[in-house]
Amino acid sequence: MPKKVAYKTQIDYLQLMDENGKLDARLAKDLLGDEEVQQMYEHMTVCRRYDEVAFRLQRSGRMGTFPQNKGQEAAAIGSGHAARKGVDWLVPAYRENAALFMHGLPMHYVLVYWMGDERGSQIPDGLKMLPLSVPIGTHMLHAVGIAWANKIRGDDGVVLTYFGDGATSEGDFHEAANFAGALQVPCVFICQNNQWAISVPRDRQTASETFAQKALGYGMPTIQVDGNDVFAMYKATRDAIERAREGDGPSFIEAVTYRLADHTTADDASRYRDEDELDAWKAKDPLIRLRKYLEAKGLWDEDKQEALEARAKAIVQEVVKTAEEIPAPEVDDIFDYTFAELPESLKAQRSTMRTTSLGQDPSQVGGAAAQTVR
Ligand SMILES: Cc1ncc(C[n+]2csc(CCOP(=O)(O)OP(=O)(O)O)c2C)c(N)n1
Repeated sequence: MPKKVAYKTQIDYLQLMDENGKLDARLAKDLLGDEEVQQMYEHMTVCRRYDEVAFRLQRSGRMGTFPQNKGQEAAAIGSGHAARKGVDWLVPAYRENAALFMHGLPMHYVLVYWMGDERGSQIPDGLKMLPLSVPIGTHMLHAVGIAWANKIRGDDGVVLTYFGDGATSEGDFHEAANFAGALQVPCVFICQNNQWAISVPRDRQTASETFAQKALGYGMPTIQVDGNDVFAMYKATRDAIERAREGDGPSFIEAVTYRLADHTTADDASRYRDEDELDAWKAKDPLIRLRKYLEAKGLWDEDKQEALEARAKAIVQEVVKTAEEIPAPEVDDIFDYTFAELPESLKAQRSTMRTTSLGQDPSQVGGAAAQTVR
């Protein structure tokens, strides 16, 4: 018997704007208006400022931890811009604040969340998004569940779910992708390949040459996109959303990008990352690239940049003020709203939370402290 080819495919790579800000006019024809692009650049700049300020809040002890989004703004804004506000759902990880803000999440929510107050996860009514998800990969199952519900109900909302390259090593990703493909749900998987999962480089996480090809096993159209190119991210996401809305099922987008900061404020990337690598990616900064494009078109100049930076500073200052003025939650909240009937161990914990500043169980502290508190 002659051998036959059972399956053959290729992974396309999409870039519309090169690293010098030069746009492929043919591919980008009628894609985005000048005003829209300018607005996207402004959003990205405000989010970059937000990121820097959040980092400083953590360093000055005013926030628990923070994962910077720096470097991934084009992936978030380009994809987020393709989704319809109030119709399509965003199901994020934690490195795409820009998309959430663009879809109406008040910016102080994310600060409040990382300050340790769960009310930062209480998404305001009317916004179609889930809160940030720190457990890696679990939220993709929720995204597929929402998409399936939309399909059953005949709701034409599409779900966009974001996750990192490391998340594709989790079982949850594979379960979510399998269900999405089998049930043909309207869900767009957006993998932000920022090259690292904390200190583990992409090559040690997987033998897969691209992350995009992982979707092939689940029967999804898939593409690799320059994640620092806002035009390409917009186009790939718009196409995927259109397909999903037409009833043609899920898609996968691998956004090739880079995390320019540490993994979180608890990390020091200089311990495992090459400076040359970082410098090479700094030169591909999505903000610099888009600014070059706008300048070349005569839409941007130094004065506009200065005015924007002043506005971004004022916006973020106001956001920080709002977040910090929210009164701290009551210690009892965590006990009151978790169990209908509190187990004995938690009753004891509740009382120690009131009597010791660190919330330790005095019986575990031992010695004099235990004597005093008892
Ligand atoms: C289920 C689970 N396992 C482990 C962790 C610890 N952890 C936090 S971030 C991270 C790496 C995530 O990498 P990636 O998915 O590439 O996202 P990135 O942070 O690079 O955006 C890990 C393993 C976690 N948060 N959740």
